[in-house]
Amino acid sequence: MLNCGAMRPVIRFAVVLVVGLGLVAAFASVLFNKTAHSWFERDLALRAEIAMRGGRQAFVENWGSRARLQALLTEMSHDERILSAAACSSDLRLVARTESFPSDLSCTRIGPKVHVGPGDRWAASAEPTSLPGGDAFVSAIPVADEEGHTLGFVVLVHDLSFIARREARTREFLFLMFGFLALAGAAVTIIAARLAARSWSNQLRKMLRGELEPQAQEFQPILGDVRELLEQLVSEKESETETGTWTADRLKQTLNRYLRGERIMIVANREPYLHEHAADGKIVAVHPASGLVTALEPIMRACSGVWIGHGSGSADREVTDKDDRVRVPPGEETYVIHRVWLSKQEEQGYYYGFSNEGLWPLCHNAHARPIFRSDDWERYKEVNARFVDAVCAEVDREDPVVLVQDYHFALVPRLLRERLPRATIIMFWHIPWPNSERLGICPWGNELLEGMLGASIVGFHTRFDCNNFMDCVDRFLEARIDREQNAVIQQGRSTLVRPYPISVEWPAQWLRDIPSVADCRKAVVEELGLPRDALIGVGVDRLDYTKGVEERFLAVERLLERHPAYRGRFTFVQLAAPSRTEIERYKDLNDTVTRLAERINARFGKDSYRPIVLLRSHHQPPTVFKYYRAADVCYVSSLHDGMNLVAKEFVSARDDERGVLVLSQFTGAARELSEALVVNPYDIDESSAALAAALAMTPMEQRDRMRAMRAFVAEFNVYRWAGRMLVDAARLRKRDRISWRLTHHLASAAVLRP
Ligand code: ADQ
Repeated sequence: MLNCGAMRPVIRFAVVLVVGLGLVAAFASVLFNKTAHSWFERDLALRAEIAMRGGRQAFVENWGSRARLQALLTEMSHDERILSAAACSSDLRLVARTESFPSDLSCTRIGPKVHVGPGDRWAASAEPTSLPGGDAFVSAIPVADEEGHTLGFVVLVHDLSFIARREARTREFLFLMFGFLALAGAAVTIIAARLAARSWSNQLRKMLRGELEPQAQEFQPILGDVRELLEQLVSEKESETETGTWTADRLKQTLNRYLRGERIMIVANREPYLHEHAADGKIVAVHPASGLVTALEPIMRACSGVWIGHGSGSADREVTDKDDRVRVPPGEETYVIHRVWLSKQEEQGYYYGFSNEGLWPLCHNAHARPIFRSDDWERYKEVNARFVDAVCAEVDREDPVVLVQDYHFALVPRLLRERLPRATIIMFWHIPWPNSERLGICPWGNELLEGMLGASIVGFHTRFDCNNFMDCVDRFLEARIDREQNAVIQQGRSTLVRPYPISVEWPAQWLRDIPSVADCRKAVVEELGLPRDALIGVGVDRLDYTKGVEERFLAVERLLERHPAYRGRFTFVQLAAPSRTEIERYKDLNDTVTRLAERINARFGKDSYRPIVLLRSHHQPPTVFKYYRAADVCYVSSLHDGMNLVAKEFVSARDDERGVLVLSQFTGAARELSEALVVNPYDIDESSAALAAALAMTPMEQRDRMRAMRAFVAEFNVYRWAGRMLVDAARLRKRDRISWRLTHHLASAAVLRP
């Protein structure tokens, strides 16, 4: 069935046909009237002659008698088409006339037009005239005797009104006929168009089903577009109905299906491999234990893409080529790192300054005052532009897929959009997004929002962050907010704002060669010189004021205060990786945490027992996992955290289904891991009570809680995070491509058409 849109041209054609045929009918009617009129006049003249032929003898014989002539004329005018008659003498005098003969018709007026043609004694003249009763036609027929002497002529006034009646009827008939023809023509056109469209769509359908080989050239573009749309719908359906665990392989297959092996660019401050000078003088590739790197590396391996990062390893420059590129991972070389070199000044302003002294405290409710310096902002803008240059140096197409990571690059999406308008850009913000009151603190808040809105999708960990972002846009920018689609529309371009809660790989690669839980515990007990029955708590963090390490230690202190039985038995091991040590606030934190641990150890320590063990260094992942497995309780006490991967890593490490997670309510993870003991880390009493409950929890309850959390993390793992985000991007991209192609086709069609 054709829809209204498809029928519109056909209907337009039918209307033109009807109007055209109407005009033709009008023209034909005028032409026909003219011709018919002259035919009728000739006909009348002929009839007058014939009538006179019959009566000629009587006229000749009675020419001298006025009364008889009048009688003859009256008899003639009994013919319904003869209105009146008169007889004129050859010297143009009126001899006789019927009563109704018009007075303005005189013999002298008609006479000069009567003549006798050579060899034709009955030549006549005729003239149309207008009478009060309507149109009339006057004919004059000469009357001559046997010898050919002209006696005079008879004038007949014919009634022409019947011609007008006939003409009107003819006109009606003509209009009716053309009207019928027009309607029939329009109907035939519509039926023909419908049949043609049906056969066209049948052909197209068959081609799409593969039952028919496409031959016609005109089918090629539409066939391509329709197939693409169909494939998209099918894959969308499949991905929606697909269940089961996401794995690196599934992510790879999904990316191949959706992005067909296209290279993906990642823009992240940190690189996935740093090249460092080892003690023996050799250069080694170090894989940093970062949540972001873990999450994104599988994408790179699957797509052979390019990772654009800040070259920060001591030997980075030595291994890169002249284009600042190096292939990784060592031994596999499946993707490329493009290193961007930053001067000390740039690193200071962009990374330590604007990103970490400005944006980081702005986005975290951890009571650190953000510091905004205009010099830092200038460096931030410059470095963002330099990363954009690096992306543009790597792209090999007009519409690459670019994943921009984190708060270091808020301006990159807009700058990229200006240079690559058709790119699919995903901006993922790994930390919380502030509410509009807080964003107002930043002198360049609007620029940050504008910068991020250059992306096709802006992603956060939680719906709460998405809402905060939308509220800020609503408050500070001229943009339309589509709450239903969760999108921001500016100048006709839309940016989706979506929650993509990040997670960890499942199963964790570090578990592959790791000793059993019992052996891990034994190893930790030995390393730290703990009693065999020791109860172990663990915390794993970068040393950052948002992680609530001080509050954590205070909770341990309160536990020991309230539960003296744990003194000498409970040890809390804090793995603390020094972080951003160039910044004063971080140096202070380092000192405070050290002093606090010392104070608590002094208060409750005895002999070799120290309640808090502070291992201040960056540990390799197998070591971190060993501690997760050895622990009875893991305490994540962040004051504010986008997600917190430590909580999920702890769950992934516990394949023995033991151990208790005590988790701050201010982490993104707390929204997902509801079987943890969720606490307010500022409430030291509550937190210490949760630690006590964790240490006293029965193995059965531990198992139930851990099993539920493991099922969740297994399902919602990092491959799913990356997969969902990229599948969304691929869908947007396909839609954009098709709409671009259609606009492009239409534009070129408009150019061709004059
Ligand atoms: P981070 O603030 O770094 O991440 P988190 O999510 O906990 O916080 O990730 C830390 C990672 O570093 C974990 O993989 C952990 O194992 C590792 N790590 C921590 N301390 C370590 C140590 N001492 N030695 C070795 N490894 C250590 C930011 C946001 C988070 C968000 C992540 C990912 O602040 O909210 O969850 O990005 O998006």
